[in-house]
Amino acid sequence: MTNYKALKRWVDEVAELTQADEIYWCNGSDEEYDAMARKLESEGGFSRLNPETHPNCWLHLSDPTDVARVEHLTFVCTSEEEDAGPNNNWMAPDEARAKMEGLFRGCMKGRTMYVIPYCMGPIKSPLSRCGVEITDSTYVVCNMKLMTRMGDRALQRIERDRAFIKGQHSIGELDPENRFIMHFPEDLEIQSFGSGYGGNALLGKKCHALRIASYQARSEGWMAEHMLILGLESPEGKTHYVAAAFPSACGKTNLAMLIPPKTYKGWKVWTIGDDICWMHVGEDGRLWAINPESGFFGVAPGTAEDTNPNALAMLDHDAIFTNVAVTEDNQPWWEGMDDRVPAKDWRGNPYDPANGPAAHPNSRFTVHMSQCASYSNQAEAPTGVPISAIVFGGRRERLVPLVMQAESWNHGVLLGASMASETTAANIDAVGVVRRDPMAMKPFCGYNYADYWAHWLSFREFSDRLPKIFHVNWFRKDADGKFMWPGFGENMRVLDWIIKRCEHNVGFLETPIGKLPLPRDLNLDGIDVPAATMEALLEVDIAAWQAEIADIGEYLDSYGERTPAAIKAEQARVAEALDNA
Ligand code: GTP
Ligand code: SPV
Ligand code: MN
Repeated sequence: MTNYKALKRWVDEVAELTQADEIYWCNGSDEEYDAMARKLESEGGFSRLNPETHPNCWLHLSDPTDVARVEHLTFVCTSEEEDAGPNNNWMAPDEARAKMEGLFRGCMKGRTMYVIPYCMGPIKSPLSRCGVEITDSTYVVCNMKLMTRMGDRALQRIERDRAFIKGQHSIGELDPENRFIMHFPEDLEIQSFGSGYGGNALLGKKCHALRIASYQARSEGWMAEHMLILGLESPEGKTHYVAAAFPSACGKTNLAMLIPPKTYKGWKVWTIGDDICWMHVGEDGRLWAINPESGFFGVAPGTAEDTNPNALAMLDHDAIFTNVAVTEDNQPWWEGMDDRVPAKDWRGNPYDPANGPAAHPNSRFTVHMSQCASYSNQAEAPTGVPISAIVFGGRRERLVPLVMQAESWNHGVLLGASMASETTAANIDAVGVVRRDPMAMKPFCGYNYADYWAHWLSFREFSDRLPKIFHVNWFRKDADGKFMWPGFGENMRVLDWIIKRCEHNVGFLETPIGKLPLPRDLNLDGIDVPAATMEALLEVDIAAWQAEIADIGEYLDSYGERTPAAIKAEQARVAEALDNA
């Protein structure tokens, strides 16, 4: 309960509308988490995994239609449609409110309504922001406990700051026909109905920390981005911080927890965050970043001892597994983990390869950050960490080189704005289709992309100490469809070049699309990538890039008059450089 009137009034209104049987204010304690998990177990929403191998670990099998984000049912409801932009689905706020009111009316009859005050970011950081999620899902409560600083300490901050984002959520009947994720950025409000899954239901994550926060960040002069944050410490003890934006299921968690290869003796990667990054210009002109989350909601398939040992090690206690398979002795299992044969699939049926993968391709684990061996002691720093490099990347089978550096801040913004990637199972639609996903924010930018690019460009006016910008691609394939670059831990070699470029310790090859590594400057000691493969990974195919830059031009133009002139000028400059090459 609270004496803060605006909060109390809103909670009462929602209780009245939803006709909840009972209202429960979450305090955020460990005892509460245990009680909630056992309650969910008694309701059938959780089952206990092998307590010997995985103490305190729970399996949740979702409704089979509710397994990913639903971009086609996600709306940004600004008063002017133009402000949401062509990148978002739009609905007039009045219409959206009326629709949602109809759905929420009476939806919690017979259910408990949980009130979850939460803080995004370190509880003492001036850069953090709070919200309150109201939900009828016990699963959401358990996940919010791991993913956010929730409960009493967040409530105290809300009462002090007198500010919070309102998030109203109900699983409803989990009916895909009655599923909507609505955002009202002008009113700092979220309403989500009909899904219990990840980004649809844990409202602190994509709804608040990206869509609403990006809208706020634009008017307040900061950035809310779909980025991991890592620290790279050299044997001499110097740490550079890197923020990287890759689209959903394109490698952020894996890069954030990278373990350097043996040949990088004394180097260490520290994890600050794996999904979301809020950045502010500091007094020194550098960009300072915090991770608003306190846990990882990570992709399970592909997580293995040889690809991401840090992740595997943090998952053997106190974790939630959603839509994974289980082995005969009730341990969590997914494709790519090892060669055991699972006993039951993600629907709880006996495993039969004829029914497809045993774990859902978008199956996930939820775990508190502190369980990660590479968790940084700077992750709780109220000031955040200073960013040396911003890295963009995506899944591109062809064309896009392993790594390149932007010529300037504006060129970097173009590299971000022209990102494209093959779609993944993180969204409910088709998988493997290349689409433009500027700054990895296509599903998450809470306003018109053209204005967002202008916002990015504007940082050059605030500071001349901005991070250097790079673009990477771990996902090039050869004629046989095999990945050409070993990836995972070996991506350290690319990070190494990036840091050397930040320190101006190596040269570069000037090309029309940006600065590429000189072959001698990429450290390949201890890996066996054939010279011809390396050449292909660093090749710039002029004719193919001419077609790409023309397509980028058309894409930018599709945002009409609002597209900033400076980004079009960069596109024209690159097109001309290609023509002259
Ligand atoms: P979200 O949580 O959806 O935002 O995703 P993410 O960007 O954190 O993606 P994640 O690191 O979980 O990786 C998704 C998938 O890509 C996993 O199946 C990984 O095994 C795979 N992957 C990650 N890094 C690499 C890499 O360097 N090379 C290859 N080939 N695959 C990778
Ligand atoms: C993503 O899809 O980018 C995720 C998972 O990180 S979710 O929380 O479901 O959005
Ligand atoms: Mn994500």
